[in-house]
Amino acid sequence: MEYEKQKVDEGIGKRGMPKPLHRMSETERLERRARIRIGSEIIAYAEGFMRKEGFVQMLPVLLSPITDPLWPDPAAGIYKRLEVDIYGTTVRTMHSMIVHKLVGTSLLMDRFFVMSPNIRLEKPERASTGRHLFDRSQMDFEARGASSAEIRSLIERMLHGLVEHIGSSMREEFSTIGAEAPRFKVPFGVYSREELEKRYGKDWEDELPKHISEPAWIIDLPREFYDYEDPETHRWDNFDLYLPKRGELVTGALREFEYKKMLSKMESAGVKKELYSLLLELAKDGKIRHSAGAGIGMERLIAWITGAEHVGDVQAFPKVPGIVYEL
Ligand code: ASN
Repeated sequence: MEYEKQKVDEGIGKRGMPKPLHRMSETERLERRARIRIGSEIIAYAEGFMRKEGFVQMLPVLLSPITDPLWPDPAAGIYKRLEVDIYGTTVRTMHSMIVHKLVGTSLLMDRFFVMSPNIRLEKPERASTGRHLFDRSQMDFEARGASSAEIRSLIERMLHGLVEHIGSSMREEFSTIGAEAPRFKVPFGVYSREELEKRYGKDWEDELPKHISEPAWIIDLPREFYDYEDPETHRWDNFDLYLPKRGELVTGALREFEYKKMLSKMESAGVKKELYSLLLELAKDGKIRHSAGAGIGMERLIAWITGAEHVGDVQAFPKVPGIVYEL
């Protein structure tokens, strides 16, 4: 499906839509500046934390023949996949570096992370959710031999340390935006998707954020082939972290590493297995190692901590679905 060009004026005229820098008032610019300064400190803290935990930072990949299918995932809302031919080969913009993470932790580095830009062309209807962008970054990381519980605990420790650090070191910026860093206790509560479906029905993803006052883990979410599914119980060893009022911040899992399971999940989901032949070959040769990891949406993290209405309000150059800004 193609969409008509939406004028920037119409898009940003709507309530709550992030404005480009050159159309902001002086006060609005000061607020954007304060959010971006806090964001810079958040990024530095998160990177420092990961290094102390033994993760090596690697630079991102932007184009590759292999990217995340983002399918099947009930939360996905991609309207178009960007592909371009270079040197006679089709490459795609990165939806996420998940396949690179599986191969990287298997063949190169036990633990690593990437501040990874992801281009996901979300449907324009998602402009007003306040949570979606078509050009955004996640802190994407993977650890060989880790469990889901270890990854969840690592994220809890990071977020806990982060809000303490930011709250005390960025007082001036918080006063400019008239906000305070969120407070919460760790460990976070854990809910199973099954339990939430019973309580809130199939729209639990929209309902849950209205009913929690602290971040909460959701486990056992049927989705892409790379998350681990128990062959007997059919439970998925994966998780999301949901924020009060805002929804998903983190996605992660223990990974599949067995050839047969990956292949049969791709087939039943209708994912083109030719696109993943390298991963499948490595798995067939027993070269994909057991790992677990996650991705933290950086704009969502900064927006939550700075109390921004829209995730585009923490970007210097907003990338709201459906609107192509001049910069
Ligand atoms: N980064 C996510 C993960 O590690 C995958 C994604 O972004 N789709 O599970």
